[in-house]
Amino acid sequence: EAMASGTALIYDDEMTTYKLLWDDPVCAIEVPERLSRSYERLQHYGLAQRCVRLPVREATDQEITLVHSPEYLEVVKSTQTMNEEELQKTSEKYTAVYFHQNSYRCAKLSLGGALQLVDAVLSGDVRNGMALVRPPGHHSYRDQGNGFCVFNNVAVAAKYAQKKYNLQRILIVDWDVHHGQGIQYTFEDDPSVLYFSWHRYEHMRYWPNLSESNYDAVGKGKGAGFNVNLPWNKIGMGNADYIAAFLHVLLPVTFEFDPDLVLVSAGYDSGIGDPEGCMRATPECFSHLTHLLMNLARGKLCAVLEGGYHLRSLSESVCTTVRTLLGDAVPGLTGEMAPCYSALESMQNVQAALAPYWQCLSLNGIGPVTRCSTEDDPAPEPVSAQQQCADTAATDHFLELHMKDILRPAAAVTTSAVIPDGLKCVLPAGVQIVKQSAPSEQIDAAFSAFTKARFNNSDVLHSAGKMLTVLSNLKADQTRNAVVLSPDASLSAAVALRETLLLGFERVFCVHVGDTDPELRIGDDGKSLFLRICGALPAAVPNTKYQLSLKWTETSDEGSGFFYPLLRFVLPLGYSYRPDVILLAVGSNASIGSKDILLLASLLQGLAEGRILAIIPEWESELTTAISSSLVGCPTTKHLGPYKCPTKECVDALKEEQRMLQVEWELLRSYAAD
Ligand code: X5A
Ligand code: ZN
Repeated sequence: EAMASGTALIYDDEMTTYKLLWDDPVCAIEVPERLSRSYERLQHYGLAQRCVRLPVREATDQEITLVHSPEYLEVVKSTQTMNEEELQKTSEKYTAVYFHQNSYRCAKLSLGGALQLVDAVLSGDVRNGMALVRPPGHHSYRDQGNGFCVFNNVAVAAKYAQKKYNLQRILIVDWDVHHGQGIQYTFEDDPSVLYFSWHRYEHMRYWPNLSESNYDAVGKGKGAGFNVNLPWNKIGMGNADYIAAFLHVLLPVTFEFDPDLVLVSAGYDSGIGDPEGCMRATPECFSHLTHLLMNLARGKLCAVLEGGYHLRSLSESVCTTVRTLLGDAVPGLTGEMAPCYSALESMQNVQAALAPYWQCLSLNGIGPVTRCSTEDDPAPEPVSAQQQCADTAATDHFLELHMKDILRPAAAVTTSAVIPDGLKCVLPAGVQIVKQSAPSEQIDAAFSAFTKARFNNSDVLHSAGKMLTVLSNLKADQTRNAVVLSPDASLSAAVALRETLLLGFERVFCVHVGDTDPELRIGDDGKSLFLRICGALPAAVPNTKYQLSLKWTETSDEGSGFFYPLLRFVLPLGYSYRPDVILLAVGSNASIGSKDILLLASLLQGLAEGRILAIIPEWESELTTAISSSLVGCPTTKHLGPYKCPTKECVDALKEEQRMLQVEWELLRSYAAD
């Protein structure tokens, strides 16, 4: 299979040619500008120009009826020739939908656009992509429009992909703030499609007020366990709540599921300032959500627009999504890193409800919340909170400043490489090989802390000199990331750690796989967070806040369970610490496999704005090639699975560590209480 590259963008301004013709406060927010403003913003940032542009097409009757009834299709068809009064009458048959004479044509283009995207990704023409379409789809039923949705774009796309490409397993991630009940109904008894949705719920007081939107709707019959609902019972959910939900709930289940394709019902009414959602996630959060999904299914990801009603928030978040699909550095995640109590309650309940179906959740042994903190307290949200999210101008102003804060110009070089002279090594295009060693004063300063005798090997010295050049370039943002091949990776890591601190980095996240150099453990002052992943723990060295060990030995050809501690321990630590640079060192005696190391390297790039230095033993040529591809922005097209679940002992040990450390590192929390 050829390496797919490129990001598709599907957009056609014909989909702005329908609108609400009468007075209806419910539907008034679903406006054509949602699409045009998003597209303009993509052009403004030069992102649209970097994508592979694909035309939309009309979906056929046959495709529409993969999900919808012929009778419903006839009703939608008939709206083409209706006058305003008839359109209004037809709209009233359904909940929160309006029809216009162009609705049918646009609904066919919207669905056809989603199918074009699926074709481009599954044929290998592109790696991933986004379809900017309207009307949205996830609320519509087999025989009804609902919630601004006419045809269920993503549900049809999943059926289409299964049929045409014979896929075994599809993941649908619905990050829109509403429950995509139409998707749930389509697949609730189907184990080949895993549907995940988080949604504003407020104990059923929020639209569409369905009991089947709650966490206990896990699917039916053979599909039991393949429907994951995470209801939000409070408004104001933010970046930490969303990331925690991904790391602790969605992603463990998804790695165990191991999909062939990821479809995203990409609604942005879950973002800040949205008058429907009243949530608080800032645009860069969608970069992180996207990034976290990009290592699944060999990178095959199709994002299809659903909701999003604050035009600025919507369009900025569309841009962060597309930027990440293109492989640019992920902006640092801002804001509080502690998930709120209500979010933890919801996460706990969904984990308990799904534990019978997913090993990774059952091993954790978490029961449901016995008494929910807000269940018997019907107090509505304070008016002030509701008003705040309705203040469009305030969000406009906030985003104007915020986007300047989080977006930095891209480094001139994406990936620098330090390769020992004469070593043959396959590196992807775009990697720049470093020729220049650092000035001798810099080398002397860096080595002054080490015993001279350790550098009698001139190869180590040579490699370290170039590595210092790279670190200076990282600090100056001249290179985004780097890979260093070293004859002694452990010693190089020790040198690199000291150097990053000398250069003025303030929080260095040092992740070391395998045996470590004794000189690597320095400082407990918070300037570095040291995590060692190893097969055997050094006796009697308890974890402290900034010096941690993770024992993880399991790995085999049938699959690895390393995704579990990576998602539930390593990344929460990293997100809580907010490093400004990452050192990933692969020493000797690595206790995890090379696919695990690759996954680790890929996911760590979501931290520190992608500023990462990977230090690899010079004989690990395959690993070097794979990690370099990931660093230049080509997430692996290799299948990193199959995955298997870790043993009970591993999970128990991890749970104990999480429990002890979650006071300091708040994103380690995944449930409300024992
Ligand atoms: C696609 C979407 C929302 C409908 C809200 C009706 N629909 N109150 O976001
Ligand atoms: Zn929505």
